[in-house]
Amino acid sequence: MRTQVVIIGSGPAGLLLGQLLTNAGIDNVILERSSKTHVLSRIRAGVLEEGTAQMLDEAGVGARMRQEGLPHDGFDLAFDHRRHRVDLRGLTGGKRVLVYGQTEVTHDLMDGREASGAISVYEARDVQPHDFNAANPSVTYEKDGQTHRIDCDFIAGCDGFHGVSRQAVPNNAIETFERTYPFGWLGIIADVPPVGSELIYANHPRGFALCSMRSTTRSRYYVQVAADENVEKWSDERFWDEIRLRLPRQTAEAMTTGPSIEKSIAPLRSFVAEPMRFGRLFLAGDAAHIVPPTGAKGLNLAASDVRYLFDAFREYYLENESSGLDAYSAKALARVWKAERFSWWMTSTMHRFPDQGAFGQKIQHAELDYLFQSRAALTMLAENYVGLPL
Ligand code: RFL
Ligand code: PHB
Repeated sequence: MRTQVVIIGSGPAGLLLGQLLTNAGIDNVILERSSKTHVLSRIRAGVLEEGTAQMLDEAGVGARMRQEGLPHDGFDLAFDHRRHRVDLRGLTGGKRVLVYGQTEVTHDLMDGREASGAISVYEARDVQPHDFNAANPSVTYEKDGQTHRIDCDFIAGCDGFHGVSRQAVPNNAIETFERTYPFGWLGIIADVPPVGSELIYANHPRGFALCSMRSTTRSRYYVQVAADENVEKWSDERFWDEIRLRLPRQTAEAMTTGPSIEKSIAPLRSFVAEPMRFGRLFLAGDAAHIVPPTGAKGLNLAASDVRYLFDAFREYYLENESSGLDAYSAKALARVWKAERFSWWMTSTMHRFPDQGAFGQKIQHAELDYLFQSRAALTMLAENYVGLPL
């Protein structure tokens, strides 16, 4: 079999790239290790930058998002027993974000792909990229006991942090930068109305907490826990008690609790691999970089990589111009590092660190206090949160 671009991974990065390529008449095949049901069962991001939403529109899959997504003009930071509003719209000249779950984004993209007739192979085992430093790369995989091979012009590695694409690159061709944080996020979903109409990020002596949502009837809540915490130890009751302790009293009292329908712990990590191109293999999304979820940047960075990569493929195939492919890695990394910085800053400002001590807590407090006294400082936060220009 032959195609123009083999995409490894059917997460948001792979699906969005595939949809844009198909719409532009560029042939592509997606190879995904898991089943469709498994991909759709993963609960992750919830906040879309406008640039990400516009790409979903451009891909032709934005209708439900525009109808059901919740536009948010701001969010709150809670500390010192009080909530302080970050007026995203006022601070950024009219920009806002859209609250719409990654599961729904993935659903819409999968529906779009099915309607387009483009090929996705689910449960493709042992996917392996080959010869990406030569003119004729290929990808092999196993399915139903048989080995298959697809010859292609390019390979897009959109297979997430644990994928095979980055691992296929020789160690001496890649440099990685990493920080792991000494805590994780315990998250739940419950079919109860969210405690506020906007998100609340809380800095509290007991640890960070986040009140988010998926709709006006479904809440998504998180609390900071130790990195080695066991989710089995967290009954719903314990979770609700803990999150209420970390919120200002009035907010805690207004919170509606109920049975969780999902509960899991995610580790927090910052990670970047450089470069993002190796001959005819291009990395995009979590395959190349991870941010801690505090700034809500992971899915949005995957989308901005796809913006640059798709534009480069389109120029190559439709305008016979390869400079976009040459510029991809540097262009994507420039944006990635700014989102890394912002996510690291927001994580550092909002969490309790085991070694932070009284001095560290005072500095954190001064930083938060300063934010709300300085329009310049708050604008830094707001313009990063809504998404830096593409
Ligand atoms: P994904 O979504 O991990 O998809 C990769 C796909 O590749 C498949 N795969 C393979 N396929 C074939 N062969 C192999 N060898 C393969 N290995 C892996 C996988 O099965 C999978 O289907 O990466 P992608 O597409 O780059 O998308 C990235 C986003 O998923 C991620 O950055 C976000 O979820 C991060 N994130 C958030 N991002 C935001 O922008 N806003 C948020 O509010 C936000 N909140 C979050 C988050 C991530 C979280 N967790 C659990 C890590 C909240 C949480 C709790
Ligand atoms: C979420 O709703 O899952 C969410 C929202 C904001 C974040 C991270 C996660 O910063």
